[in-house]
Amino acid sequence: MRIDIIAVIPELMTSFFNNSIVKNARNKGILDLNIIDLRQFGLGNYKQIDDYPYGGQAGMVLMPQPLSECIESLTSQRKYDRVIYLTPDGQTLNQKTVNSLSLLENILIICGHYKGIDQRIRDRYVTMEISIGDYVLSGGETAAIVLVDAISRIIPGVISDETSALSDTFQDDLLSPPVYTRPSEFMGMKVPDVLLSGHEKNIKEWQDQQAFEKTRLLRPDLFKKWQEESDFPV
Ligand code: 6GU
Repeated sequence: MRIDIIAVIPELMTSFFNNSIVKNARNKGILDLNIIDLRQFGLGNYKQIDDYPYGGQAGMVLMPQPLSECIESLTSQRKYDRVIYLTPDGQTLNQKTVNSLSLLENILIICGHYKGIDQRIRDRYVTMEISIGDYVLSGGETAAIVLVDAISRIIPGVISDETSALSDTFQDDLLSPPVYTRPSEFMGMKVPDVLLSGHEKNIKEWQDQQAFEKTRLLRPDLFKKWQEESDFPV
């Protein structure tokens, strides 16, 4: 899978992408990730990429020309399955969207900055708009980190454990069960016996039950959705 990201401040992302599951995916040759610095396409001696908004609100807007040239230099080299603009007014990201994106060949991600990008770029090039939640970030770079991290961890072959998030249907829409590691007793608190039993079937049942109960209590909204979609007898 190839992911290209157009950004105003690429350095914000490089550390994360060089020290995470994303790095594993890249090292294994499963993910080809490229960050393009929009400034390269800036106008004039100062490599200008933003300007004041018409209508006079506060803040700056990314100009259409540098973005257009940047996008066209990329689309002339390959076809993208999605051109994604990261913006608070996009559709809220969820696991289902992440799963479907992880199956694509080529994705182009545009990180906005300041007040956003000129609307004409959205009208002309963007095919999908994604928000990572109902709050406002200063730029799209942090959102791109979130999106690429979520996609990378489910590309088949990235995590060593072959039962990826994608194949574990029961857990898919539920919260994870509690986890423990050594020692088996800490400050008087014991790890549940079943986890020490070595009995795989019982362990799985316990974990499913915990995931189920935890979701019902903490995220009734998710639980309801899961019940509707899984026709699990309750
Ligand atoms: Cl994708 N971008 C920005 N700037 N803010 C956000 C967001 C994205 N998602 C939630 N808030």
